[in-house]
Amino acid sequence: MSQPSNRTAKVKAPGKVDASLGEFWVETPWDIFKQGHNLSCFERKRAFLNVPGQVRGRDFVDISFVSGADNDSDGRCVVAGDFRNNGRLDLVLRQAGGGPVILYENDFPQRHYLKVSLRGRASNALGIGARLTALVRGQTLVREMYPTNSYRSQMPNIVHLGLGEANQVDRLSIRWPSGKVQELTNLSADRHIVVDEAKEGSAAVQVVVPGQTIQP
Ligand SMILES: [Ca+2]
Repeated sequence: MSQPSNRTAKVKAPGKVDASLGEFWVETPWDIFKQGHNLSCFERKRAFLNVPGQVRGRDFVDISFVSGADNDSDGRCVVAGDFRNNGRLDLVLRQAGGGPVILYENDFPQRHYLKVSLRGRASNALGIGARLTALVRGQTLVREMYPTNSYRSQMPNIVHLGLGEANQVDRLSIRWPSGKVQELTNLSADRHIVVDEAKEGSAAVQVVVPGQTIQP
């Protein structure tokens, strides 16, 4: 046992130690919290990169070391967001029990993307609970507007569609919480758009430009 972000700080094992395994047993993990410490044991974190392969979507490369994700801080909360607004999702990690907030910036080569926010009318204002189905060069991408992730963490209310080499979404179908199904076609890539539940076609789409206010 050790304190978070300090591998030299030892905590007295509150239970019977198994020297062969380097582990100990307790009646309840709350015994540890009673000492004012948490359960950090410096478990290594892992990052996996999805790469095109023979079975699309199932081939991953372990990039834990080269990405820096393989640190021994007590990471507990991780969310994805595009922090420099460059179309590439980054990761931000918060530690339990202190330690630095870490931003892992996505520095992979630029690919096409479409970011989608929702403006609900009959549905809730942010369209939370909507299901977005995008058709991109014959491939179907399904995402949900549900901007939470990990432990007590919240992401921007933006659905991020990674498009690879495709420069548009051929068809976007939005199933709103109200039950309405809205279809949009031929949406150009590399933009952040807001889709209005109460409108149709191109009139439903506003483009977000940093520094400019869009219609409420
Ligand atoms: Ca980014």
